[in-house]
Formats: sequence, C-alpha cells, structure tokens
Amino acid sequence: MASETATEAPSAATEKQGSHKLERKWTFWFDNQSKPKQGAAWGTSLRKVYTFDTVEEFWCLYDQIFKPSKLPVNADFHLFKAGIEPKWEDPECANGGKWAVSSSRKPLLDTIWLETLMALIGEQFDEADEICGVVASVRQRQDKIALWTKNASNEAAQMSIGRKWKEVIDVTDKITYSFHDDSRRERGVKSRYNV
Ligand code: MGP
Repeated sequence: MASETATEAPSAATEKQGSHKLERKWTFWFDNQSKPKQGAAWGTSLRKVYTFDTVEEFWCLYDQIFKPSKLPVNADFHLFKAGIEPKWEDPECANGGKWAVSSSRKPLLDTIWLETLMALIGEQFDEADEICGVVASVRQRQDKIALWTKNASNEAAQMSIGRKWKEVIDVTDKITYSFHDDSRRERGVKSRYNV
C-alpha cells in the first residue's frame, strides 16, 4: 500500500534512521543548590547532563527529566548551545546579559520553558547567533526563566530578541534585560532595557 510518507523523497532534515536533525547541538545542564556545601564556590554543583542534536532526543529528555515543576527550591535547569557553559565566566557569555520573566505558578513555568526550548531548537529567533541559552530557576519567592544573550551592549539585537521572546511565550507584561557585568558587581541589579 502506497502511503504519502513512503513516496516522499528523503528530506535533508531526515536521517536514515528516521530521526530529525536540529540545526545545531544543544546541551541540557542541571544545578542543584538546594543543599549547598558550606563555603562552596558558585558553580560547584553545576552539571552538564546531555548533549543532543535530534528532535527525538529532545522530546525524550524533556519528557523524562527537564520539566522545571519537578525541581526543588534553589535548583536550575539550563539549555545552552553546545560549547557554551551557563556561566558569566564563559567567553561567549562574559559580555552578555539576560531577559528575565518570573512566574509564581508552576504550570506557567513549565509552559514558558517548553515554548522557549522549542523556539530555540527550532531556530525561531532572527538573532539566533546572539543567543547563548535559557535558564529555569526555582526560588523560594518566585520562579524565573532567563534567556541569556551574548552582546549586552547591542541594544538593537537584544530588543529584537526580547520582542520575539514575548511573542513566543505569550507574555504581555513588561520584561527586563540586565547585564551580567552589573550582576557580577552587585545583587538585585537594575535592568538596562525593557520591552
Ligand atoms: P542567580 O542564581 O542567578 O539568582 O544568582 P537568584 O538566586 O535568583 O538571586 P538574585 O536575587 O541574585 O537574582 C545568585 C548568585 O549566584 C549571584 O548573586 C552570584 O553570587 C552567583 N552566580 C550566579 N550566576 C549565574 C553566576 C555565574 O555565572 N558565575 C558566578 N561566578 N556566580 C554566579
């Protein structure tokens, strides 16, 4: 019996085994600071979990593990481009900053996270090269999702990313952008851009 798929020529995006290649490789990270060791420096509990480059691997990882509502307080999930570490110290992040959205509702946190992941791996941002990755943080007061970008001083690029991100996650409230440089100097820094 001839089916539509059986007669289709294999597309460039389809591998022989039937898995669908992404434009680039991505890495999931996990940081559990819920029981911090006395005096341990920031980053000692940060772990690289899995690097993938197919749609199928992504769904498997997302379904099994990477739902922020499963995280304890003071833990983070990250999805970053392979080769970039989710730290201010990484050379690609050092001059960057982040757009941030907070949520006090777990289902909303999961939804914003998933919509953002799909937009990243699906290369939906015009300024995709400017993006480092995304972090979901569960905190006592409020959960947060932050989209990290590379060149904080490039206001036009950041504004374009901020506008697109709001569309992707369907948020109408104002969102703010802060520079890592400012965060490095003091906690609870002011925002530099908003959209
Ligand atoms: P945080 O986890 O990004 O924010 O950083 P949190 O916990 O929501 O608190 P907020 O009120 O500052 O927003 C918390 C603290 O962890 C920072 O103030 C830094 O001391 C440290 N820290 C966080 N990050 C992402 C880094 C990093 O990339 N490098 C280093 N050296 N320290 C970091």
